[in-house]
Amino acid sequence: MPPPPLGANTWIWVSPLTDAALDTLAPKIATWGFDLIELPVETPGDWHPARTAALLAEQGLRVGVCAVMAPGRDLTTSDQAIIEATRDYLRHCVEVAATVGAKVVGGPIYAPTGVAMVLEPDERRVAVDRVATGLAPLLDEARAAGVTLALEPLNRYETSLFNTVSQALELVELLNHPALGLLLDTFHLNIEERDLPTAIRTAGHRLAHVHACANDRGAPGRDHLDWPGIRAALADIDYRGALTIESFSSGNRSIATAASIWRPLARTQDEIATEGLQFLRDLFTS
Ligand code: LER
Ligand code: MN
Repeated sequence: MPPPPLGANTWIWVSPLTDAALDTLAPKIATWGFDLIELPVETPGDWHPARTAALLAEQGLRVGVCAVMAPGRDLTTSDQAIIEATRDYLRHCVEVAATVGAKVVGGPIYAPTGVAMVLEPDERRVAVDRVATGLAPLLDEARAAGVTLALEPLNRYETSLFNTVSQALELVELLNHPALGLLLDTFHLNIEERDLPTAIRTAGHRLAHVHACANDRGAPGRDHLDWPGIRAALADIDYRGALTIESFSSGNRSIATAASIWRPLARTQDEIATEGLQFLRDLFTS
């Protein structure tokens, strides 16, 4: 496995992302030696894709896009207007990705983040089928744009629909489309999977993107995760995607609340990026 591209998600510093924030963050992230920057689309129009494409080309940065499942974005509902609005949002993310040159749009592209409740098995079946029906028409469009949608299972406190790799894989295999894969986030895997390397091997060729975070959401490496085991599993499945450090600032009230970040996870947010990058570089080149 060649060393993977390593990225930083702008949520480490800001929410929502703006053009002004990108003007500062993109050069910083490039200078530190990251290969890639990951850009959340919270509200369409927060930042401008064509302008950003020019900025990132100048900085020599590759790019990933995150779909953000805010309240009202939901494919599990029976409300057709909400399904259509969610599809329109996901289409917009694919267009943004095509404009900035991203190959992957990742995120929990099925239900609003933070909505967790009891689901009886038959209710879950209905919800999963609705997600399949909701996503299906988008996949040929994504493929035509050269973009893969990467569905991210989340921990049990953030969703009740897809917590494990096996659950998410069920949907991905049901749709069995080259433009649909998985995004695995080590923070969520650590809560839900009995063995992280096994979970990664289970995802296999469906794995399209990875969020690399410490078990406490801080810099990868300063934690108890089995990083050599994670690296070995990625090598075994011949993973060719990127790893992006995703963390959140406790100083930004709305994103801190959404991600349950109640304390700083490092002395500075920059340190999460720089120490995480150093650790991941060493991990994949040693
Ligand atoms: C949130 O916990 C997360 O991992 C994000 O990538 C999804 O919004
Ligand atoms: Mn994530």
